[in-house]
Amino acid sequence: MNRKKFLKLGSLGLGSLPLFSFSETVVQKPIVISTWESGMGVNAAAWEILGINGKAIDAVEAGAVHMENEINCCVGLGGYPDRDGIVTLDACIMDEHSNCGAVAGIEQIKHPVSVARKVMEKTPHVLLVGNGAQQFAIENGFEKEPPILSDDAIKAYKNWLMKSEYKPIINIENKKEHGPFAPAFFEDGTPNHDTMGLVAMDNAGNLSGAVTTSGMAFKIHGRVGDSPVIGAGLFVDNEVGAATSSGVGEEVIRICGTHLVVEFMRQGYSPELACKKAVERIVNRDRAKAKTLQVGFLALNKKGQFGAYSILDGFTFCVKTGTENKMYKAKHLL
Ligand code: SD4
Repeated sequence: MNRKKFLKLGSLGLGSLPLFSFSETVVQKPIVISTWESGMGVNAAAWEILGINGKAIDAVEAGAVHMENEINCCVGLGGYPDRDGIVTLDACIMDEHSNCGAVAGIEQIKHPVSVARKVMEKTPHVLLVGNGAQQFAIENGFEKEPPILSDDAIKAYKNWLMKSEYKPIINIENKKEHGPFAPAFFEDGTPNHDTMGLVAMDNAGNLSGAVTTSGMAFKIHGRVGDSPVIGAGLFVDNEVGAATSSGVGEEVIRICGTHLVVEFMRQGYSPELACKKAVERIVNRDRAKAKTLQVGFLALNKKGQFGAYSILDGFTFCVKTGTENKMYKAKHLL
């Protein structure tokens, strides 16, 4: 999906989307669910593998790679830079055996999610950062690519430089409040969701997940959010379910968000309620602060049931099964 098509989807308006409400209906395997509007294309890419009896781990990597290929859209090398003007990327992946790999703050590598998979498969480690992650990628056949700052990114960065105000705003859909050039928005006011997370269950009933992101726009160089942190931006427990998150990563890390969601599902909560309870954990910590930030969780359980919840209005997600690829808006707490 190029940025134009992405904008078109964004401009459909959230109001026209069905509000997701959990029911006990069991969804057939396989299934893939992913964050935000861009999840439609991501799901389709993952389905090319899931739909022919492929493995969930291959499907989630393919979904994330698809997103990273969209140079002009949100995540990957075309994403917004940090406050020094450098694009740094974070990604992770986790399979049904609790194998996991991640990279953080990697530069000039187009497919951080595939590097994360190599970390998972070829090293005894889970997370590689910065230059070390880049060096590992090159040693494993990935090519260094020059940074590609899109016109949107350059414009937004220049606007940000005028004030250089370090005030992170992620995924808040209210452009009136934050102004048209707030980092969460493209120039026409369309929300800029710079993270894509997806979780999937294959025909064999195995779960996997992946996340890829350019992280919070204009972050301090070296800042790492929730996305590459296992248990924060992504968690998979093949006995119970899987979850991913988007929004202000610091808040998700503080509560080990996706691990918490999976643990709530283990206790018997539906995916939607498990996400709601994790959102409540953030909100109850500091309600006034929570009103100014967005976090959304998305979860899938072992039966193939899914659900989502966010702090503020506007968290969208996409679901693909054998019969549909559909976008929903999650319920929100505040
Ligand atoms: C981060 N969670 O770096 C990411 C940002 C995000 O859509 O989700 N943006 O904190």
